[in-house]
Amino acid sequence: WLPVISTKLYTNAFIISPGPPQKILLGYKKRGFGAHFYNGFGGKVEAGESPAQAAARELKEECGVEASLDHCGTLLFVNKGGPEWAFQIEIYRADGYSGTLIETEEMRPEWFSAADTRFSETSLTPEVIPPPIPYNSMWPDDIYWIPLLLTKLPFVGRADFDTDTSGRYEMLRWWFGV
Ligand code: 6OG
Repeated sequence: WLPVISTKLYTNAFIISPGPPQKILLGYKKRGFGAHFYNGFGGKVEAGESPAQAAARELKEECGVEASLDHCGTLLFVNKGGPEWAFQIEIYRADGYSGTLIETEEMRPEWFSAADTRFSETSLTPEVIPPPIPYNSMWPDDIYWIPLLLTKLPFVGRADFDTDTSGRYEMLRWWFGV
Protein backbone atom coordinates (compact mmCIF):
# COMPACT_ATOMS: atom_id res chain seq x y z
CA TRP A 1 0.00 0.00 0.00
CA LEU A 2 0.98 3.62 -0.25
CA PRO A 3 1.30 6.27 2.46
CA VAL A 4 -2.10 7.89 3.05
CA ILE A 5 -0.57 10.88 4.79
CA SER A 6 2.42 12.93 3.71
CA THR A 7 5.68 11.20 4.46
CA LYS A 8 7.66 12.91 7.21
CA LEU A 9 11.41 13.20 6.90
CA TYR A 10 13.44 11.97 9.89
CA THR A 11 17.04 11.15 10.74
CA ASN A 12 18.68 8.40 12.76
CA ALA A 13 22.39 8.45 13.72
CA PHE A 14 24.61 5.68 15.08
CA ILE A 15 28.07 5.96 16.59
CA ILE A 16 30.39 3.01 16.11
CA SER A 17 33.50 2.34 18.16
CA PRO A 18 35.91 0.28 16.01
CA GLY A 19 37.19 -1.81 18.91
CA PRO A 20 37.94 -4.66 19.26
CA PRO A 21 35.34 -5.41 20.30
CA GLN A 22 33.40 -3.33 17.76
CA LYS A 23 30.68 -1.45 19.64
CA ILE A 24 27.56 0.50 18.71
CA LEU A 25 25.98 3.27 20.74
CA LEU A 26 22.21 3.04 21.14
CA GLY A 27 19.80 5.13 23.12
CA TYR A 28 17.01 3.78 25.28
CA LYS A 29 14.07 5.98 24.26
CA LYS A 30 12.31 7.16 27.39
CA ARG A 31 9.29 8.90 25.84
CA GLY A 32 7.40 9.65 22.63
CA PHE A 33 7.23 7.53 19.49
CA GLY A 34 9.10 4.25 19.93
CA ALA A 35 9.37 4.66 23.72
CA HIS A 36 11.08 1.70 25.47
CA PHE A 37 12.90 0.72 22.27
CA TYR A 38 16.64 1.08 21.78
CA ASN A 39 17.41 3.12 18.66
CA GLY A 40 19.89 5.49 17.13
CA PHE A 41 19.64 9.21 17.88
CA GLY A 42 17.46 11.28 15.60
CA GLY A 43 14.25 13.10 14.87
CA LYS A 44 12.40 15.33 12.48
CA VAL A 45 14.13 17.38 9.81
CA GLU A 46 12.97 20.96 10.40
CA ALA A 47 12.08 23.45 7.66
CA GLY A 48 15.18 24.96 6.08
CA GLU A 49 17.45 22.24 7.44
CA SER A 50 19.27 19.55 5.47
CA PRO A 51 18.99 15.97 6.73
CA ALA A 52 22.71 16.06 7.64
CA GLN A 53 22.20 19.23 9.72
CA ALA A 54 19.17 17.69 11.43
CA ALA A 55 21.10 14.48 12.17
CA ALA A 56 23.92 16.44 13.85
CA ARG A 57 21.47 18.63 15.82
CA GLU A 58 19.41 15.67 17.05
CA LEU A 59 22.53 13.71 18.03
CA LYS A 60 23.72 16.65 20.14
CA GLU A 61 20.26 17.27 21.64
CA GLU A 62 19.63 13.64 22.56
CA CYS A 63 23.03 12.51 23.90
CA GLY A 64 25.25 15.59 24.08
CA VAL A 65 27.97 14.72 21.56
CA GLU A 66 29.21 15.75 18.11
CA ALA A 67 30.37 13.41 15.37
CA SER A 68 31.44 13.40 11.76
CA LEU A 69 28.37 11.70 10.31
CA ASP A 70 28.33 9.81 7.02
CA HIS A 71 25.04 9.11 5.26
CA CYS A 72 24.64 5.37 4.76
CA GLY A 73 21.00 4.50 4.21
CA THR A 74 17.48 5.58 3.31
CA LEU A 75 14.44 3.80 4.71
CA LEU A 76 10.70 4.16 4.13
CA PHE A 77 8.28 3.03 6.82
CA VAL A 78 4.57 2.93 6.11
CA ASN A 79 1.83 2.16 8.62
CA LYS A 80 -1.64 1.01 7.63
CA GLY A 81 -4.40 1.57 10.14
CA GLY A 82 -4.64 4.31 12.75
CA PRO A 83 -2.79 6.26 13.83
CA GLU A 84 -1.46 6.73 10.32
CA TRP A 85 2.17 7.49 9.81
CA ALA A 86 4.78 7.27 7.13
CA PHE A 87 8.44 8.09 7.66
CA GLN A 88 11.37 8.51 5.37
CA ILE A 89 14.42 8.10 7.60
CA GLU A 90 17.91 9.07 6.55
CA ILE A 91 20.44 6.90 8.40
CA TYR A 92 23.87 8.20 9.42
CA ARG A 93 26.88 6.61 11.06
CA ALA A 94 30.15 7.84 12.53
CA ASP A 95 33.32 6.15 13.73
CA GLY A 96 33.75 7.92 17.04
CA TYR A 97 32.52 11.17 18.54
CA SER A 98 33.69 14.20 20.48
CA GLY A 99 32.33 15.53 23.74
CA THR A 100 30.84 13.76 26.72
CA LEU A 101 27.90 11.38 26.46
CA ILE A 102 24.99 12.41 28.63
CA GLU A 103 21.60 10.96 29.45
CA THR A 104 18.82 13.33 28.40
CA GLU A 105 15.06 13.47 29.01
CA GLU A 106 14.59 11.64 25.72
CA MET A 107 17.40 9.08 25.61
CA ARG A 108 19.72 7.03 27.82
CA PRO A 109 22.86 6.15 25.82
CA GLU A 110 24.34 2.66 26.18
CA TRP A 111 27.08 0.71 24.37
CA PHE A 112 26.49 -2.72 22.85
CA SER A 113 28.82 -5.27 21.23
CA ALA A 114 28.40 -5.13 17.48
CA ALA A 115 30.56 -8.12 16.59
CA ASP A 116 29.75 -11.63 17.75
CA THR A 117 31.95 -11.83 20.83
CA ARG A 118 30.97 -15.38 21.82
CA PHE A 119 33.83 -17.07 20.03
CA SER A 120 36.34 -14.24 19.99
CA GLU A 121 39.87 -15.29 20.81
CA THR A 122 40.92 -11.95 22.16
CA SER A 123 42.26 -11.61 25.64
CA LEU A 124 39.54 -9.14 26.53
CA THR A 125 38.12 -9.53 29.97
CA PRO A 126 34.35 -10.05 30.15
CA GLU A 127 33.95 -6.69 31.89
CA VAL A 128 34.94 -4.73 28.79
CA ILE A 129 32.61 -6.64 26.47
CA PRO A 130 29.19 -4.99 26.54
CA PRO A 131 25.97 -6.98 25.96
CA PRO A 132 24.99 -7.85 22.38
CA ILE A 133 22.71 -5.60 20.31
CA PRO A 134 19.24 -5.94 21.95
CA TYR A 135 17.25 -6.65 18.78
CA ASN A 136 14.29 -7.91 20.85
CA SER A 137 13.98 -4.40 22.34
CA MET A 138 14.29 -2.56 19.03
CA TRP A 139 12.02 -1.80 16.08
CA PRO A 140 11.62 -5.11 14.17
CA ASP A 141 13.17 -3.67 10.99
CA ASP A 142 16.52 -2.94 12.64
CA ILE A 143 17.90 -6.50 12.54
CA TYR A 144 17.79 -6.43 8.73
CA TRP A 145 19.84 -3.27 8.14
CA ILE A 146 22.02 -2.67 11.23
CA PRO A 147 24.46 -5.36 9.93
CA LEU A 148 24.76 -3.33 6.67
CA LEU A 149 25.41 -0.17 8.67
CA LEU A 150 28.11 -1.93 10.70
CA THR A 151 29.90 -3.12 7.56
CA LYS A 152 29.54 0.30 5.84
CA LEU A 153 27.40 -1.03 2.98
CA PRO A 154 25.06 1.76 1.85
CA PHE A 155 21.48 0.49 1.78
CA VAL A 156 17.88 1.32 1.00
CA GLY A 157 14.77 -0.36 2.32
CA ARG A 158 11.12 -0.28 3.08
CA ALA A 159 8.92 -1.87 5.73
CA ASP A 160 5.12 -1.89 5.93
CA PHE A 161 3.54 -2.02 9.36
CA ASP A 162 0.01 -2.61 10.57
CA THR A 163 -1.43 -2.02 14.01
CA ASP A 164 -2.48 -5.30 15.60
CA THR A 165 -5.37 -5.70 18.05
CA SER A 166 -3.14 -4.99 21.05
CA GLY A 167 -2.08 -1.68 19.50
CA ARG A 168 1.40 -2.95 18.65
CA TYR A 169 3.00 -2.33 15.30
CA GLU A 170 3.49 -5.54 13.37
CA MET A 171 5.91 -5.57 10.44
CA LEU A 172 4.06 -7.31 7.61
CA ARG A 173 6.43 -7.03 4.67
CA TRP A 174 9.84 -5.57 4.13
CA TRP A 175 12.81 -5.34 1.85
CA PHE A 176 16.29 -4.06 2.63
CA GLY A 177 19.07 -4.17 0.07
CA VAL A 178 22.54 -2.91 -0.75
P1 6OG B 1 11.52 11.51 17.61
O1 6OG B 1 10.20 11.01 18.11
O2 6OG B 1 12.65 11.22 18.58
O3 6OG B 1 11.88 10.67 16.29
N1 6OG B 1 11.99 5.76 13.84
C1 6OG B 1 12.28 4.47 13.58
N2 6OG B 1 13.43 3.82 13.72
C2 6OG B 1 13.43 2.52 13.35
N3 6OG B 1 14.58 1.84 13.50
N4 6OG B 1 12.35 1.85 12.88
C3 6OG B 1 11.19 2.48 12.74
O4 6OG B 1 10.17 1.75 12.26
C4 6OG B 1 11.11 3.86 13.09
N5 6OG B 1 10.14 4.81 13.08
C5 6OG B 1 10.69 5.94 13.54
C6 6OG B 1 13.11 7.97 13.58
C7 6OG B 1 11.60 9.30 16.16
C8 6OG B 1 12.85 8.53 15.89
O5 6OG B 1 12.47 7.17 15.65
C9 6OG B 1 12.94 6.74 14.38
C10 6OG B 1 13.60 8.96 14.63
O6 6OG B 1 15.00 8.79 14.84
C11 6OG B 1 8.86 2.18 12.20
O7 6OG B 1 11.51 12.91 17.16
